[in-house]
Amino acid sequence: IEGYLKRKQEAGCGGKRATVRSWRTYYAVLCGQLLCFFRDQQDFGSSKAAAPPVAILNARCTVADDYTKRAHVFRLACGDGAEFLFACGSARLLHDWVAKLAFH
Ligand code: I3P
Repeated sequence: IEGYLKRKQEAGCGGKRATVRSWRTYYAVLCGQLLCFFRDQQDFGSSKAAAPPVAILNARCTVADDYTKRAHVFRLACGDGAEFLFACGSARLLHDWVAKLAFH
């Protein structure tokens, strides 16, 4: 699965509150057990990452019902304590991403 997602980092490794907390748009691509981030589809084509990849092995992915500032948001809680919110463009995309990330 791949596509544009807005991402906000809530916590870093060890659950430490993230210092950079703004929403950023990435072209996200699930490559095996890694969620990879590119500026756009063209950068994905030339393997030019825009942010470090996130390991989804041992991660928990759930719909973020508690986050009400944006629609269609899911949460990814990683094995190392890092946590991200991702906003999708539609309910259908939210469902697709959560299905892929939760049951990889
Ligand atoms: C952050 C930005 C985020 C906001 C976050 C701010 O500021 O406004 O959108 O999260 O709030 O810290 P900046 O762009 O200056 O980094 P929300 O959209 O979820 O409110 P937070 O620190 O309460 O998470």
